[in-house]
Amino acid sequence: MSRRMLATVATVATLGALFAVGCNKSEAASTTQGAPSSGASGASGASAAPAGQKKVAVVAGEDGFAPSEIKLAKGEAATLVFKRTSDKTCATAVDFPELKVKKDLPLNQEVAIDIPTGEARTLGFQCGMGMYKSKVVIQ
Ligand SMILES: [Cu+2]
Repeated sequence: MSRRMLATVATVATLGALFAVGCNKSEAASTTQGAPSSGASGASGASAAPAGQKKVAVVAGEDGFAPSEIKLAKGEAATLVFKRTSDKTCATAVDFPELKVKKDLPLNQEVAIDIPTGEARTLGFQCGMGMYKSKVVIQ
């Protein structure tokens, strides 16, 4: 009896392992197949910014914004593309006090903010409550 149960457990475990491998394989295959279309949709989603404009991705995660300091060349048009990747963060919005720009950051959605780079200066940005302080250095 107990031996049979062990055998059953072993069989289930083996099937589970096989299933898991099958899952991983199909997942990898679908990721490969989906790559061109997801790349295309990403491109169209980012098309809010003019083509050829420098784009810098900024992730709003559990520890705030990353990178927390972004360097931009003076005179080079740039767009910061924010993406919040966690619900466990207070960075559900980004605020540029000097620019008077404040935007909500919906989870996993890219939010583009154009940065004026006409003059060399440092622009601070932070979460909605001013806890995560970061900056853009234009020089
Ligand atoms: Cu905050």
